[in-house]
Amino acid sequence: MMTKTDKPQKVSPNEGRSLVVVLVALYRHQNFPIRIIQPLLERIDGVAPYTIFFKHVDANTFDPPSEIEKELFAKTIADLNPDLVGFSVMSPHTLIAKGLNKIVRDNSAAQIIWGGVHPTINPEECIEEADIVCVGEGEGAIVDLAERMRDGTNFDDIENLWVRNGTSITKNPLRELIQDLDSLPFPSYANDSYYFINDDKFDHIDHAIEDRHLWIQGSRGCPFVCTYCVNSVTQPLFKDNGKYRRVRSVGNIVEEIKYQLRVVEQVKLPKNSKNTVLFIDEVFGNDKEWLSEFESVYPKEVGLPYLMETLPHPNLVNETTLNLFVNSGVEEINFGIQTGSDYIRNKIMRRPTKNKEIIKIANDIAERGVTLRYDLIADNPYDTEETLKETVELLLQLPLPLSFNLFRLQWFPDYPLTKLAIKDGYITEEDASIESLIKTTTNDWAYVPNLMLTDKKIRITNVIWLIVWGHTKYDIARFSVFNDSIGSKLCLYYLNLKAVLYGKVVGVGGIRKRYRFIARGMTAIALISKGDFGELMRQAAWVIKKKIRRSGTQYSQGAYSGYHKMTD
Ligand code: B12
Ligand SMILES: C[S@@+](CC[C@H](N)C(=O)[O-])C[C@H]1O[C@@H](n2cnc3c(N)ncnc32)[C@H](O)[C@@H]1O
Ligand code: SF4
Repeated sequence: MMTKTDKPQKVSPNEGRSLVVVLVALYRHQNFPIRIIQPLLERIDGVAPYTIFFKHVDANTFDPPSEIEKELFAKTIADLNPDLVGFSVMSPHTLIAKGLNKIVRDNSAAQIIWGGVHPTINPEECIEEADIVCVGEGEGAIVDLAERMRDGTNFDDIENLWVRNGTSITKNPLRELIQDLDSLPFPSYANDSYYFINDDKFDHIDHAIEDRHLWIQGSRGCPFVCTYCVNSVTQPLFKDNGKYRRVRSVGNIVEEIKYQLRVVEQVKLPKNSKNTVLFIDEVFGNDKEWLSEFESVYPKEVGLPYLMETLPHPNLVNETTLNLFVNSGVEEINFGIQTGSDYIRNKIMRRPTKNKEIIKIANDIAERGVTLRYDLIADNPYDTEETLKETVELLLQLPLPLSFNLFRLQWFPDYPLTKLAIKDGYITEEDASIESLIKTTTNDWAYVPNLMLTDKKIRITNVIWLIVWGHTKYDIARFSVFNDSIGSKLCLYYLNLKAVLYGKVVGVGGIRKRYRFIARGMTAIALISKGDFGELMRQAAWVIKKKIRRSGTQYSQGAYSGYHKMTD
């Protein structure tokens, strides 16, 4: 397991495995669908699946494929000589997938299938590039496809697949959503058939298993339909295909956690290298019966603290559920506030939560000593000066410490909010194009202050940025935003200069984040001048350890989030 070689092994047909499938995950090692499809295909006789994880970036960075990485990809494809190549594609990665598609065509005779969120929403566009497009869940469809290809039989009538034959396209109906999620294999880690291409290098080492979080997806489908989120498209799309929100059994989740811990042992990572479970369910534990069972089983069987997401709604977070969360070991709860305007949240975003409920729920959670991380969305054209002031007002009422993800609104193609904003003239089709999306979902995913002294909406948003990053005292923020005197106006300008300066230095993409050695050098000089060599050694050891472990997750502090303990 995990041998390091500089080139993939060629698969020879006489190994008795006739159909070679290569799956491609883009830009993130933690890819759930691919890690589930790989072991599913491994179960089929006569099918040899491999996965190429092509590049890995943390949120808010973009790193286009280099010539060397493209060459490594081409060589891997040529060596594996696949019959079928499956790309998993999110909208921002469409152009990259198109580039790699061409490399596959130039280096093999493989059929190409695209699956994932983007092909599910935009099959028409994707079938121009791929030979086959998977709309919706891929497990059943790709198993059927691989079996038929292996047997050399016709595959153009498989449910969930669009199949192109020259200029004609067969659009098959959707199949039932997988109701029993326990029937799926666990996402596979440190698999011998995984290849990683990143930073101009090729290797077999699965860095996802080194992450300190143990990532678990306990459910599929969210019961809500916020207009900026994919569920507002997929929930109606699958309305006739069975229950949309499905949850795995507690026992099955516990088994997966134990499996991941066994992999940690097998690859000889320190036993405690995974010290938290990260549930990426969109609304964790929304069923009270399930949550009660979880509370009675998880602490005994696993006992690791866990992080999870929910919605600040009284049906989901109340006295009963909070006790169950706390007793089962919750360490951090993440939920979206998105805006301080009930109008925008309820009417424009179609999110059923209110400021009053958010404040109460936040206090109830904080009283129990659980960390809270909020999501907020900036750059929303529906915001006015008034609604932004409402956001400031809401933030100032939340219990400390504050911990935030401050996103910029992303215009995903065909989401209801995108369509509405185009109709209302706030954005153009161009703003919602894939070309714009790649830029906004990478470098501009997090809000970074910029200086636009003539636009008061931006000035207030910059104050919001200062509040969530803990760079302003509350009374100064309050004075600059809510007071109408000349002094308060000057104060607002001052805060804006401060926000821009801090943004460029300490914020996302700021000098301190980009060139960490500068900050580290300054700390080292300060410690040496104080004569604190003990601390210097401790910090140096920490930096070296971190470099070696190279963990970093989207959820770890710092990628696009602010955290502070400042008191008013
Ligand atoms: C968990 C999650 C993450 C995790 C794990 C991501 C992963 N790749 O597994 C993390 C935190 C890493 C993440 C990161 C990002 N995410 Co995310 N994420 C989600 C979330 C909440 C669930 C996704 C999920 O695992 N679903 C369950 C799996 C099993 O379903 P699935 O991914 O749709 O895959 C099924 C089918 O699509 C199909 N399929 C998928 N791939 C393939 C391939 C083949 C060959 C076939 C046949 C079928 C197939 O079969 C799968 C199984 O049935 C969704 C919201 C959602 N409801 O989808 C957002 C979502 C997918 N994320 C989104 C975004 C934008 C991102 C980021 C770009 C954010 C950023 N700026 O960094 C990154 C990109 C990371 C990357 N390169 O993969 C958007 C994508 C929007 C879009 N239109 O493309 C979503 C939809 C949220 C939203 N705002 O609408 N994300
Ligand atoms: C999975 S959700 C968070 C948890 C929970 N489901 C909720 O809605 O409160 C992830 C977060 O990503 C952000 N997000 C989702 N779609 C976005 C978009 N189109 N533009 C900007 N941010 C977005 C939102 O802030 C959202 O809260
Ligand atoms: S609650 Fe969260 S995951 Fe569900 S639709 Fe709204 S933003 Fe998306």
